[in-house]
Amino acid sequence: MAFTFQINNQVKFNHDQSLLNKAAALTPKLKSTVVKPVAIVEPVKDSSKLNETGMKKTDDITNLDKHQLKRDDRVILDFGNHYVGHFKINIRHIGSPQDAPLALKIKFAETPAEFAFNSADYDGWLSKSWIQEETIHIDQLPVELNLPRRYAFRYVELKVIDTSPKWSAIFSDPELTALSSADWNNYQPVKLSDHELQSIYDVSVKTLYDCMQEVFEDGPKRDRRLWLGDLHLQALANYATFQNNDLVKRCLYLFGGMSAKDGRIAANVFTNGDPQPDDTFLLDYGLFFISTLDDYVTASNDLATLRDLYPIAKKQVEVALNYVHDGIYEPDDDYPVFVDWSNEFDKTTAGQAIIIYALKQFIHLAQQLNHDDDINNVQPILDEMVDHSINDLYDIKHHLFVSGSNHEFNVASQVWMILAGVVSDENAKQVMSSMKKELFPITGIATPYMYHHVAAAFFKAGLKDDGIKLLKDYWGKMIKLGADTYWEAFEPENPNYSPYGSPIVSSYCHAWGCTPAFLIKKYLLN
Ligand code: RAM
Repeated sequence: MAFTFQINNQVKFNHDQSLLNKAAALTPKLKSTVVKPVAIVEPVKDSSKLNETGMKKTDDITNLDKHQLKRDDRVILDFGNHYVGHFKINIRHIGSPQDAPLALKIKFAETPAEFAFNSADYDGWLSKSWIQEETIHIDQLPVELNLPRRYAFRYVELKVIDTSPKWSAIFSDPELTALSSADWNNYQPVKLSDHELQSIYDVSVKTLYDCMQEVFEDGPKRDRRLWLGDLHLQALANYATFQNNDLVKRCLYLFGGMSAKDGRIAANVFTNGDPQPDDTFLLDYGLFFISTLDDYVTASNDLATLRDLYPIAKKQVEVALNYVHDGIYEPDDDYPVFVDWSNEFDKTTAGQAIIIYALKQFIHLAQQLNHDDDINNVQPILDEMVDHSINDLYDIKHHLFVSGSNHEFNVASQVWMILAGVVSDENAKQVMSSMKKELFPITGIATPYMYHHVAAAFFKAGLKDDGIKLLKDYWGKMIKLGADTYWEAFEPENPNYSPYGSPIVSSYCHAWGCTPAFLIKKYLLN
C-alpha cells in the first residue's frame, strides 16, 4: 500500500491571470464559531475503539482552574466534537514569583488514538512537521496565549514540561474559534428512520463542513490542499448539503488557471499565499476536472464558467487520449492512473473505464456549447473504447471484467466499468453480484475514496441493499471505532492500519470520506 511522491520540478506551468483572478474573487469569507471545551479527559484502554484507545472524563471543565500543574503534569481538554480552527487559553501562575519560564507542550489530536503514540518515535516517510504539537516557553505570566497556527482537533493536551519548584501553572478560559466556509443556514437536515444511516449521514456532513475552508481541502490537519480527486467527490456532497457552488467554481478556476505547459492539470494545488500547482500528475485526477466541471454545470447552469474552462477540459481529453490506441488504454508511468493508493492490483481496466466515464461527460459539456467538431472527434474514440471493453475485457463466463496481461479480476475494474455505464442495467447487476461473490470481502483497500466508488456502483446497478450494507460496514464501522469525522485511511480487516506507521500524521477528517450524504440523498431519499 503506497502512494509515491512524484518529483517533476522541471515542469513549467501556465498562469492564466484572468482565470486566477476569478478564483481570487471567489475566495470565501470564513465563518467563525466560538467553541468551549466540555470536559477534562484522560485516554483509557478500550478495545472497541481505534488503536484500543478511548477517552474517559476525569473532571468537569468548570474545575480547570483548580488544577495546579507542575513538571510533567498534564490536562487534556475535550471540545466534544471535531473542529478546525484557532486555539487560545489564559495561563497564570500560583505560588512564589515566576523565577523561571513556563515550558509547555501543547498537542492537538483529532482522535484518542493519537495519544497512544509518542511523536518522538515517529519515523515514517511523511513529514514530521505535520504533527500537531508545539513546545513553547513563556517568560512572563499571566498571558493570554493565542496560537497563530490553525489546527484540526477535538482534544488539546496541555503538558507542563516545567515550571519551577516554587510555583505552578493554572489554565483557564480555553477557547477555540472554529472555521469553515460552509454555512449551516444553507443546510437542510434530513430525517432517516434508520438510526445508523442517520449517524453515517451526519458524520459525513461534518466531515465535509470541516474540510470546506478557502478551498475544499483534502484534510484540514494534513495535507491542507486542494486535490482534484477529492474535489470531485466533495463537490457532489456539497450539492447535496451546503450548496456552496461558488466554492466549487473557485476550485475549478484554480486548477484551470495553472495547467502545465503540456496541458496537463496538476493533481493538486497549494493555496496558502499565492496559488501554486504541485508537480504531481495523475491521469484520472486530470480527467476529473471534466467530471467536476460537468457536475458543477448541471448543479448551477453556469454556462459562462463552462465557456471559460471548456478549453482546459478539452485539453485533458487530448492529453489522456495520447495513452489510448485503437480503443485500448495503455498505462504509462509518466502519467500514472491513481484509482487507489494500493498498488497491489492492475489498474489498466479501471483506467480504461475512467477515461470512458470522463469522455461521456466531456461530450455532455461539448453539447451544451454546440461544439459539434469536438463531439465528432471524440465520439468514435469513445465507441471504440466501449467496444474494446465489452469485446476484449469482459469475461462472459464469470460476468467480470479482466485487467492487465494476467487477466486479473479486481474490484476497481468492475466498479469503474459500472460507473462508466459500459454495460446495460441488467448486466451491471450481474457484474456487481459476481464481484460480490468472487471478490468480497474486499481486502487491501484502505481508502474511503475507493470504497465510495464501490458503494456508488452498487447503487447505480440497483443493488440498494448491498450499497446500504457497505455504508454500514465501512463508514458505520469507523463511527463504532469512535470517528467524529471520516478518516483518510481505514482498512476494515485491519482497523488500526495507518499508511504512515503512526496515527499522529494520519488525517482523521478527510475529504474523500465525506460522500455518504451524497449517496444517501441520491439513491435512498429521491
Ligand atoms: C493523499 C491525500 C489526498 C489524495 C492523494 C492521492 O496524499 O490523502 O487526499 O487525493 O493522496
